[in-house]
Amino acid sequence: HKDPHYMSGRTTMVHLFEWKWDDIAAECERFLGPRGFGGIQISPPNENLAIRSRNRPWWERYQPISYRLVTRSGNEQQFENMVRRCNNAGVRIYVDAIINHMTGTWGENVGTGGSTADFNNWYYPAVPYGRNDFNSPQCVIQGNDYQCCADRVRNCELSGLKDLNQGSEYVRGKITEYMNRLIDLGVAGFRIDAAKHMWPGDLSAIYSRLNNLNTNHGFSHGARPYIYQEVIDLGGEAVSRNEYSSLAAVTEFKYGMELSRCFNGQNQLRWLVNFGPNWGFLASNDALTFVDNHDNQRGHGAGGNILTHKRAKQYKGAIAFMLAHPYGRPQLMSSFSFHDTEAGPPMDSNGNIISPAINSDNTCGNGWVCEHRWRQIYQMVAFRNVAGNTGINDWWDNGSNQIAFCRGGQGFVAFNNDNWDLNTNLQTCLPAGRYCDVISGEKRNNGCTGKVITVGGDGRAQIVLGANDYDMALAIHRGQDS
Ligand code: LM2
Ligand code: CA
Repeated sequence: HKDPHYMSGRTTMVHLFEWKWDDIAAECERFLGPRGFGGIQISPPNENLAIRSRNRPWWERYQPISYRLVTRSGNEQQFENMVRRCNNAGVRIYVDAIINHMTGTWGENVGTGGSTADFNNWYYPAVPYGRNDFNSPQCVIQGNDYQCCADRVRNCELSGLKDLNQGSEYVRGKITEYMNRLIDLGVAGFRIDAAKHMWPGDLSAIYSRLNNLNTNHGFSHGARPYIYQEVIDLGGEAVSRNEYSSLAAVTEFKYGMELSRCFNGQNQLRWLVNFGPNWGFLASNDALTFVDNHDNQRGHGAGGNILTHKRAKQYKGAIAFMLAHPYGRPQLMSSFSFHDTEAGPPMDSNGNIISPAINSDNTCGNGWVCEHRWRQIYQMVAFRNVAGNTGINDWWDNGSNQIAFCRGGQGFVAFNNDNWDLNTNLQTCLPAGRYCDVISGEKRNNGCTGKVITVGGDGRAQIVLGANDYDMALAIHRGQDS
């Protein structure tokens, strides 16, 4: 469950948070496929409680009311069409699977597909689930449970959401039926939401019953779904991410926290020389890596002070480092803009999601940030694809916040987070030539719209990154010379 089954030469997935299926299908064909993205994490596709009393917050999608494929992102036909078109474009789909709990506690009880529930009786007729399918006696997770009591973290309710008993044969059957239907429709894997709140043994039993990926969608015979389990583990809790890493991959929340500290100026870039397991992270293959996610970019979840699109220069620096560096399997966040941390995606007065507009410079409009369409970010996805399996060599730093390194003979990257200029002759490990920096510009009609770096026969080049430059990184790679 640790292989994402990307098409060959692809390395990176993006979370298209709250996007509609039709828009994702179009994005696969017009942008993600051609630009070499490996896959997409989609928002939960199963029916959720529509929370009108809070003006349809983003988090209503974490309140399942059934496993019918009907949400504000689209219906089952649209879902099926999206998966087929994205796979045809070489882009895999990963489903955010909410299997720890069902919705509960609200004054309204109608789902996005019209299903209803009777919360007081734990009754979800559209599955159906009843009282026996939930943990008993009912309890709610308290703050200090995370330190003391793994059993309460697993068997009590996460913020009042009705807690399913994954130890039950019937519940396992309903969950695997839902996940196998998605596999048969062509998805490549799953994010397991709230994995910390489920027993590893129960998850293992569920994973073992999942179908192989659908060969009609280009997967090889016997391919197992990629699974990355969401376990927030910054250390010191009763539940450790190590309990899950033998089963499948795990979200490495320490990664984005530490990288944010570096690019925030709270830690020096030079320490990144041994970034990876030496920092207490999971093994590279086990780790789903990211700077921010849909929770911590808005103060939900855990691990405050994460860099986001709102601090664009530092954020692009951190993302460029993540994509240039070989550790982990990176995931990009693609957001809608927000001030209110509870607000849902751009929507009309009926609560229908408004599609992103696509501007002529590749960026998005209509309230969508589309970090994945920022040149500094999508061109670093291409850098990572070119760097492939190479390691880091020729690390250089100035003893504080100016660093540079090569990826074999495939690519070279430099960063300046000091408040003085970087202007140094450095080894790039690239063949002699004139290279177009993929951060400040792009190759266009045999020219380059950004900085041109001249690499000599000895592989060295003069690297300039002004403290006041628009971006703090510079990156060149094979295929970008003229
Ligand atoms: C996750 N990972 O483990 C998701 O990444 C996270 O976004 C989900 O929380 C959470 N687990 C449950 O799937 C979000 C949001 C919560 C929200 C829940 C459910 O961060 O604030 O809780 O979704 O919608 C909301 C209310 C909360 C209320 C709860 C239950 O904010 O006050 O608690 O619903 O009705 C009484
Ligand atoms: Ca649970």
